[in-house]
Amino acid sequence: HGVSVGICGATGAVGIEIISVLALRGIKVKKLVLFASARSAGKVVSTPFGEIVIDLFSVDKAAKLDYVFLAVSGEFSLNYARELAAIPNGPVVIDNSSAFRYADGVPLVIPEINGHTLKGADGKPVRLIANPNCTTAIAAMALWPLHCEFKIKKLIVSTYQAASGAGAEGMDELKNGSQAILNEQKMEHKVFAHPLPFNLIPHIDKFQENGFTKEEMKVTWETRKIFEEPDLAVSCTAVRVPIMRAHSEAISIETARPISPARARELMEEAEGVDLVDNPEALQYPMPLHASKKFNVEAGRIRQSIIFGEHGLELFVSGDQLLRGAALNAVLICEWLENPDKKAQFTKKATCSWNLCEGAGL
Ligand code: 11C
Repeated sequence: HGVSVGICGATGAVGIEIISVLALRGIKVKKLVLFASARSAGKVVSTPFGEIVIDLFSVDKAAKLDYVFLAVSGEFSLNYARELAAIPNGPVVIDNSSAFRYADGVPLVIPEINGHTLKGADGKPVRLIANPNCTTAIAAMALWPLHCEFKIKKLIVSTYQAASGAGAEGMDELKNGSQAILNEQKMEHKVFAHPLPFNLIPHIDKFQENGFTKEEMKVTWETRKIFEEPDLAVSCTAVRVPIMRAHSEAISIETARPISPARARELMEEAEGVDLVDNPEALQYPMPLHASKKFNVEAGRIRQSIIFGEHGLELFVSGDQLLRGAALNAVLICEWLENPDKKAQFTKKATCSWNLCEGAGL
C-alpha cells in the first residue's frame, strides 16, 4: 500500500523540501528514490522515510515509479519529462521548472484553484503536470477567492522576492555575503547580478524585448492560464530583496463588481491555504518572518483602492517560496490525484514544523 516516488534534484533546496512535505502531509510512500548529480550520488541521507542512498537518474529507474518530481533545471525537464510521461503505466511527472508551463495539454496547477485540470477528458490523471512559478502561486492563493466573487479585471503586482528563489546557492550567497559585509570584507556575488545584502535588485531572470523580465512575464502568463482568463491584464515588477525564503507581494486589483475590504477579509478567512493577518493596530500584517516555513500564505493590509474606488482593492501577501511556491504545491498535486475526495481539507492552518532544511544547514 502506498506510492513509489522519485525526486530529481533531491539535494537542492526544493528537492529537500519535497521530502519533508511528503512526510508532513502524511503521503504513504512505500518507496522513495532520490536522484541527484554525480557529485552527490552514493551519499547516504537521513529522511523521514529512513536512510536513502542518493542515486543517479536513469529513465529506466524512473519508469517504475508512480510519481516523479522534477526539481531540476528546465533543460533536464525538456530532455526527460515528456519521455517519462509517455511510458505506458509509467509515472506521473510533476515538473517544477518553467519548461512546459505554457504548453497546450500540460495543466499548470494550483490544486485548490484548478485541481480539476489534473484529469484528462478520459478521467485518467494527466501524466505531465507543471507546477507554477512561486511568485505566481503565492499571489494566486489570495487572489482566486477575490476573483471568484468580484472578477478581477486588472492586476498590478510588485514583488519582494527572497534569495531562495535562486536555490541553495542564492541563500548561501545572501548569508555569506551578509557576514562578509558585517566583517567589513569584500563579498563575492555570482548568483545575483549585484550584491544582495543591504541592497535590493529589480532584476529577476532575463530581460525580455518588452522591457519586462521573464520573472515578471511569468506572473502575467501563468496567472492567465491558472485562472483560465487569457485576456486578464496583469503587470508585475519583480524585485529581489535580502530575505531568506519567503516572497512578499504588494497587489492592486481592479474588479468588475464592487468590492469591500470587509468581504475580502471574510473570503481570506475562509480560503484554503490562506491565513488572514490583518490587524494593523496590533501590528499584525503579512511578513516573511512569520510566513517562512509555513504552508499557508499570509494575506493582509487589505484596503479600498484610492485609484479604483469601490471597484478596487490593495493587499499584501507573504508566502514561503520553497513551500507554496514549490514543494508544497507539487506534493498537493500528488495528494489530489491520490485522494480527490479529500481535497477540501487541504492546507488550512497547517504549519511546517519539522524541516529538513535545518538539518542541511540552509
Ligand atoms: C525566483 N521565482 O524567485 C523565481 C524562482 O519559474 O520556477 C522560480 C523560477 C520558476 O527567482
